[in-house]
Amino acid sequence: MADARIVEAKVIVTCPARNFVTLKVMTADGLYGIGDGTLNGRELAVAAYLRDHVVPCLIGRDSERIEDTWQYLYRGAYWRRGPVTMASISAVDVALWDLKAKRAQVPLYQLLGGRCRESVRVYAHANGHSVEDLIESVAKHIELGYKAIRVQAAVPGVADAYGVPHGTKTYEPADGDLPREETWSTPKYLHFMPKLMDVVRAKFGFEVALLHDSHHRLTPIEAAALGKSLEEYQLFWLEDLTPAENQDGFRMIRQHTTTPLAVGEVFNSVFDCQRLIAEQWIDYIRAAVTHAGGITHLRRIASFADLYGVRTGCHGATDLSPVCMGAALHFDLSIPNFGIQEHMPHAALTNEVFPHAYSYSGGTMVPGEAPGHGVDIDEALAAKFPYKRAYLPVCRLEDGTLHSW
Ligand code: EZ4
Ligand code: CO
Repeated sequence: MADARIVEAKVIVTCPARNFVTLKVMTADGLYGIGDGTLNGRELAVAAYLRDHVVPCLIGRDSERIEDTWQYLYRGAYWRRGPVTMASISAVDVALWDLKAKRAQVPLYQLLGGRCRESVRVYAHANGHSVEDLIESVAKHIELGYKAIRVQAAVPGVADAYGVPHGTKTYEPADGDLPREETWSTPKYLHFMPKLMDVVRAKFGFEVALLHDSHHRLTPIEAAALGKSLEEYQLFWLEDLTPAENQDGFRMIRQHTTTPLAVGEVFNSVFDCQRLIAEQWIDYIRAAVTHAGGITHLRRIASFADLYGVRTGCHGATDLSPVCMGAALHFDLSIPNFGIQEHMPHAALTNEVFPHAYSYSGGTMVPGEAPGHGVDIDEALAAKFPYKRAYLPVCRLEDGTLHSW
């Protein structure tokens, strides 16, 4: 019998193009598993939580007992939930799933019940400083084979729309040593959006699935108005219309529009979306492996959502490491109510530090057949890129009022 006891766990913080927090868990029989605990802009809080409060509890534990370890860390902390705690639990959980699948010498999706589909449909990000730029970006992504595309464009008269890069760099919002200040106007945005979608549909027709992210900037009635004004463009979804601490806000949005709604990239527990799902106020739940307590808890969220016809649309921005992407693809492949997976490709350097078995082709991704989740970390290379503080922007209205970014 292999000795699956945990003998060591290492927290690796590295910045190959952007910051990542990775947990590597080693067992007595010489296997290891990898988990992602990256929390954009608050990375070192997770690293400290893991190093100081979690790793000591792991040593000597049976790595095969995934559910028991999850309960131990969740209930055992006494202080439940919250992004730092849940990202830390996720890092452990995904490392243990990776270990268990490696020990069984099967790709992780086999332990999760096997494949429910051949591949995972993904959506890409198109953006532009102008409508013309955006059209070009959509065309480029269609050429790359994407069948679903998120569109974000600069809003006339607004200094900083969400989702549009500053200058000519690839979009990466956590770009300030201190938070950059952005300026926003909701009325200008609401006026512009139908015009934008009109141009995009006129140019590309209705075959391509279109998505859009409002990034928590609207009130419920503004969100309702946006959903209504975009109905004729038949979007795949509108994302994060309002800040969702107030789940009941979605009741009003839902009463006014049939545009499908997605929410939840910042959620870390099923309790963040319990009413949203049970009241059928949303269509897609965007909780991610890294931020919602790992595969163990995300499976619980997805099973609950399935009861109400809500499908998944996992967050997959670049701040979720390749480890999260690998784990997410196994998860996506294995659940009945999968909807879509976000795909914002990582920088070449990030991919070098995290060699992986997953791949993209023709608008879909597969996790690959390597044992475990199929993502590794090159520790020697990672060590060459030390942590570099990088914060997300803050957002102000034109009169200076601090708003949700
Ligand atoms: O702003 O991941 O849908 N994707 C998003 C992301 C988030 C970042 C925050 O860390 O909204 O781009
Ligand atoms: Co989003």
